[in-house]
Amino acid sequence: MGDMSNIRNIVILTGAGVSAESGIDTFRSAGGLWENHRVEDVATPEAFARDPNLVLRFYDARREAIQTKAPNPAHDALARLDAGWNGNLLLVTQNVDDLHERAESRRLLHMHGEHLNAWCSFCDTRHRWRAPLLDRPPCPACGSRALRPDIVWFGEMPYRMDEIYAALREVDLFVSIGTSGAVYPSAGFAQTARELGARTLELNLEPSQGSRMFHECRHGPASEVVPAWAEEMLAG
Ligand code: BV8
Repeated sequence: MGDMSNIRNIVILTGAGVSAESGIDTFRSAGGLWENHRVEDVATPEAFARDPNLVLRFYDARREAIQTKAPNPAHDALARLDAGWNGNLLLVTQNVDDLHERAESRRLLHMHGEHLNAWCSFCDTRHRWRAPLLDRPPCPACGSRALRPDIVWFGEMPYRMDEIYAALREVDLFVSIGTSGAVYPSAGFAQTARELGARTLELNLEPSQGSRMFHECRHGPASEVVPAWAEEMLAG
C-alpha cells in the first residue's frame, strides 16, 4: 500500500460484490438477468411507466430477500474501520440493501437509494418500508397511491452527489470494493480521485472494468481482502 502515514481522508465506494457472500445476487454474475429481463431494462422510469407491476414485483422480491440476509465479515470490517478511523471517512454505497447499517457503519450514504424506503412521487415524502408495494398501499403522508421504490433507476440522478464530490475533493485514499465499474457516475470516482492526487485501491474478486485507474488492486473475496485491509489501516 506504500506510504500510508499521510492518509487522513478516506472515501470508500462499495458495490454488489460486498454483499455477494451474504447471499445477495450481484447484477452481472447472474448475467444481470431477472426472469429473463436485464436489470437495465427493469430498473428504469420507462419500465415503471410501461409495466408498473413487473417493476414492483422485481423490487418486492428483492426487498423481501434482503430481510433474510446478514452482514458478512466485509461489512463488519468496514464498520470497525468507520468506528476506529480518526480522520474523515465516507462510505458511499451503490447497494440498496441495509447490510452496512446492520453492521453499524455510521458515516454512510446510499447513492442509488434503499430497498427499505418507499418514496411518494405525489408528495415527495420517504417512508421506511418493509412490505410489498405491488398492491399500491396508500402513502402514509398524503394517502395517494403513488408510492414507488426509493431506488435511483437508470437515467435518474444519483442521490447526494454534492456530498460525494465534496469528499472526493479532500480525499487522500479512494477505495473501490466489490463493484464492476460498469455504471456511471460511480465508475468515474476513481479517476476523479486520482486526478486530485489521491491514492486509489481496488478490492474486488477479479479485475473490474476500471482496474487500470487504481494504483493498487487486491483480488479475492471481500470477506477476506476487506478485513485484511481494514486491520492494516487501523494498525496505522
Ligand atoms: C445518470 C439501483 C444522469 C437499481 C442502480 C452510456 C455510457 C456511459 C453511461 C451511460 C450510458 N448510457 C447511460 C448511461 C448512464 C447510466 C449508466 O452508467 N449505464 C451503464 C449501464 C452504461 N447511469 C445512470 O443512468 C445513472 N444516472 O447517469 O443520471 C442524469 C443527469 C442529469 C439529470 C438526471 C440524470 C444512474 C445509475 C444508477 C442505476 N441504479 N442500482 C437496483 O439496484 O435495482 S445501478 C446498479 O448497477 C448498482 O446499484 C450498481 O451501481 C451498478 C453496478 O453494479 P455493481 O454494484 O458494480 O455490481 P456488479 O454485479 O456489476 O459487479 C459486482 C462486482 O463484484 C464484480 O466486479 C464482481 O467481480 C465483484 N464480486 C462478486 N463477488 C464478489 C465480488 N467482489 C468481492 N467479493 C465477492 N465475493
